[in-house]
Amino acid sequence: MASKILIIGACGQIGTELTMALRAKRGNENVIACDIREGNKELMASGPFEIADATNYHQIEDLVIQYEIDEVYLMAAMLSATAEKFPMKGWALNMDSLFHVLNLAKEGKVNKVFWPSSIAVFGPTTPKHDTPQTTIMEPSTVYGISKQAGERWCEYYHKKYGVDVRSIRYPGLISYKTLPGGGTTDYAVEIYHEALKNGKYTSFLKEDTELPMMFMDDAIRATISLMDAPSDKVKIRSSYNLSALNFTPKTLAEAIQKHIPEFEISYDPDFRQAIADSWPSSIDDSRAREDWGWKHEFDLEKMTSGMLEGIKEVHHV
Ligand code: VAH
Repeated sequence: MASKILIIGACGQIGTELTMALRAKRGNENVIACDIREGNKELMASGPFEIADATNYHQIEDLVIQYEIDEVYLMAAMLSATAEKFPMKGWALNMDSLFHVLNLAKEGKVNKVFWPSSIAVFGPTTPKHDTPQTTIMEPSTVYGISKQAGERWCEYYHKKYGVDVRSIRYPGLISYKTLPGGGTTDYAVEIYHEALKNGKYTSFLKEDTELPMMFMDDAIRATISLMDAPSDKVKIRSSYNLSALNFTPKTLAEAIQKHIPEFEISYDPDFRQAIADSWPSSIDDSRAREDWGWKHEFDLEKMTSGMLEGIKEVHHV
């Protein structure tokens, strides 16, 4: 019988596309989507949906029992910029939701867990270029601290209780189907929409701020590939470094100008500059490539044409 999947936070930037990809792969009725609010029309029309609060253990347990869930993808989180405004709410959401799912797995009610970490686990003392899988991690943001702590707990639950939990340190993710919410890398999504709508964009990060990034199609494929990998191939149970691209607002603007020559960018850094400055510029993801065969497919040009075409199609710009 097909595995039953629960996606918590199914209406977020990653959750929305992950839900549609898993429904296409596993069958709509086998993928239950839940979130604190309803999602877009396509998601709501494509399969089972429940309103649930990721920080409420009993609501999540009820769904796991009601739908006889085998696998949980916990995609609900408060991202870096918002968590700096609401530290205790960010910590509570990111940690309580993780403990609920890890404990359901520890009790045998769930067989496999996916939990998203982030390159935000690295901090200002981490080697900035080709950041290794194992290195100094002194995150200076609430979001990064919660992701670092979460990684430690994932590895603890695997080693101590045999929980099959798997995780990826996502870079900044870029998609056209859903807008991001409250991240420091959101400029790399907003810029495409503004380029098409207004022909100009003011970046909240400085022109030379290089960050690791990835097109959402690559991130979704990596997530499913990691979850489908045989357990003995998943040798890292904290979280895998994952990488595809790294670019600055300046080089991104130049890639857009190849399609929209009149596009203009200006810069007005805000509080998110300090967050970005604490993160790596590029990531070494050789362990993911060795252990479970990861490789990215989208370079900057392919992503840019995909984003511009996708925004025109979905948002009728
Ligand atoms: C953020 N998009 O900006 C997220 C991500 C690496 C950045 O974790 O907070």
